[in-house]
Amino acid sequence: MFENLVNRFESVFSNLKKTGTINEESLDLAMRDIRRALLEADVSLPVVKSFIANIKEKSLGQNVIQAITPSQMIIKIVNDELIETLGSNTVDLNINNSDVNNYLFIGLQGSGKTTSVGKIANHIKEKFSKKILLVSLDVQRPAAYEQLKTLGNRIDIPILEKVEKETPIEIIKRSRDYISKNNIEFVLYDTAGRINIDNELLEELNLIESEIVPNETILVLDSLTGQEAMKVATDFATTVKVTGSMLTRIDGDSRGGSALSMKVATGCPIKFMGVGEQIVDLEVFHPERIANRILGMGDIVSLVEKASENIDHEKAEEIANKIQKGEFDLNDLLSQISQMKKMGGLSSIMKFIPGLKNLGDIQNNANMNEDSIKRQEAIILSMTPYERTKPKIINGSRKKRIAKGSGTVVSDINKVLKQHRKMADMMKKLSKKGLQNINPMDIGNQLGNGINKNFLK
Ligand SMILES: Nc1nc2c(ncn2[C@@H]2O[C@H](COP(=O)(O)OP(=O)(O)OP(=O)(O)O)[C@@H](O)[C@H]2O)c(=O)[nH]1
Ligand SMILES: [Mg+2]
Repeated sequence: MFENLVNRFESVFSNLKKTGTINEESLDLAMRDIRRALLEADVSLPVVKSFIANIKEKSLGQNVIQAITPSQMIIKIVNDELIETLGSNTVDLNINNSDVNNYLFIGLQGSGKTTSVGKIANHIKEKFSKKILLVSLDVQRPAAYEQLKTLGNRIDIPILEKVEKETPIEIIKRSRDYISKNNIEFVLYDTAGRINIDNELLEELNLIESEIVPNETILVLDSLTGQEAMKVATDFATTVKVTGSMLTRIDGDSRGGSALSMKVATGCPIKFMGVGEQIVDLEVFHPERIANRILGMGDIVSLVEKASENIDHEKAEEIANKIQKGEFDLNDLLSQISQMKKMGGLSSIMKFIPGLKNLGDIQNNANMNEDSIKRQEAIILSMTPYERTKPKIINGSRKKRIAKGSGTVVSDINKVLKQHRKMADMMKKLSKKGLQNINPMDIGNQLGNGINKNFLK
């Protein structure tokens, strides 16, 4: 599975490791290798282009974390980009618990539709233990019904009996009767494949789609057809409302290009992979696991994640120290804002101040308002570094300049400065008096609601 990509990435990273430090030149070289690896894997060109552009941008803008090497950092960036390209989240079937769930399977001839219907029916049975019905709408190929019936028998799931000379629409209408009489909860509709996508096929699918009104239409694609699969996906997706795809024959796919291109082509998630001919040869598509299979660098990825967490902790600890010494300036407020954005709350800093560790209320009280936080950040960023350390020097003309630079007005600047003074005072009191004399809710109001709710409104 994906052997070519695995090998190519392995060699890209071993070259990168050899170069030691990473500069623009060695990065360019690595990007060129990654680009080639993706193209050889038959990943579509637009996907390759955005992939490279994104990792390059992220690599150059990356803060250096001392505990890890630059090549480890890049591995993490490539890993994240792979996950993003594959679809970010794992998505199983869309299920509506209050009604009958209808699933329509479409795709080219021989792409693996009928086999996939059997596999997914088995998946539903095992995972959700629901009452399922299989329906064959393939009236083109005489053996199609028998094929699905054999699969159904193997997993003990019924199929709607065949009636000669019926059209797909007539079959769908007849299935409703069976569904209500037998309290069926899940219905899987298999359709006929075509050699090419032509208007006749698309029209028929449109009729079937409007008759069924499916919860999901799963496009079944043969991953071995690579770029061709992507074209098919685009053609289907323009006419039928495809909600997810199933990539078959991944077991024989040494390139992996279709897996990487498919989300972009269909605009919807890859939900399943077929990894063999047997009913159990089905995998729910997990982007993270696939990225790990392709890169095989799970250890490094978690190492980098850990190091990044530590750096946040170090920063938070540094600010906490300053708070205790009463040296909290606007630079610290700025770091605190970015900490809050990253770590989701003030508690990240508070927990480093003895005695404040357990004041969960403070964080709960800190009802963040993203807009006001962004504005504060813009204001502080429009100050010079010196102004940030010595806010006292910010006079009228400086305020005007800062307001202009941050797209705000002078009274907004005044609010930031006032708020900072209040916070700094509070911090000083905190470090002098100790906690006994301070009401925790006051701190919460100052740091939380103070900044976020009333600020800059
Ligand atoms: N190795 C492997 N073979 C598969 C997979 N999925 C399907 N097949 C095989 O592919 C062949 C075609 O599968 P079908 O399910 O009949 O395909 P179809 O799309 O229903 O074909 P038509 O109904 O003729 O359009 C069969 O021999 C399957 O066993 C898979 O994930 N891996
Ligand atoms: Mg079939």
